[in-house]
Amino acid sequence: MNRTLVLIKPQAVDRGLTGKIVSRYEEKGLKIIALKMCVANDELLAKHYEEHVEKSFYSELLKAMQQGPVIAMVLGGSDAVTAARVLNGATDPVKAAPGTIRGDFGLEMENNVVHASDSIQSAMREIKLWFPDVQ
Ligand code: FUP
Repeated sequence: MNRTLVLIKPQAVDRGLTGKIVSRYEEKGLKIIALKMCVANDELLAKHYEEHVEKSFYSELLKAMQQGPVIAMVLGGSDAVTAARVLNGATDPVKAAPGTIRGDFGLEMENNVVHASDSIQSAMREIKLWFPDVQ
């Protein structure tokens, strides 16, 4: 069992895809341990995307991540980190395989529908950032 942090990005929330996307994770067998809707501030996103803050695309990414509320979730299950990444599909939604969340619902890199932690270490760090009260 491990845990991962998943975000449903603002454009996907605005498009009314929250229910469908949450279902993908639940149908896979991942359990929702925590869930909230919030607008992420600059500080939280800079910490969350610490490896991207200096990159040229960061301002566009920040804008996309703040265009409305995100749904943030802690999901748990057997190898939850890998399971959520496989369900999400490739980072570029144009190249993501059909059947994955990004492959089925996305078209643009900055609006690639969902985020999931890329390792157990990242998951622990990201869960603390987004859900400081979750043990
Ligand atoms: P992932 O782990 O699949 O979310 O991908 P990355 O950590 O590489 O990227 C983080 C976010 O930056 C993604 F949501 C997409 C965005 N991004 C761009 O907008 N442009 C790029 O060239 C690379 C990533």
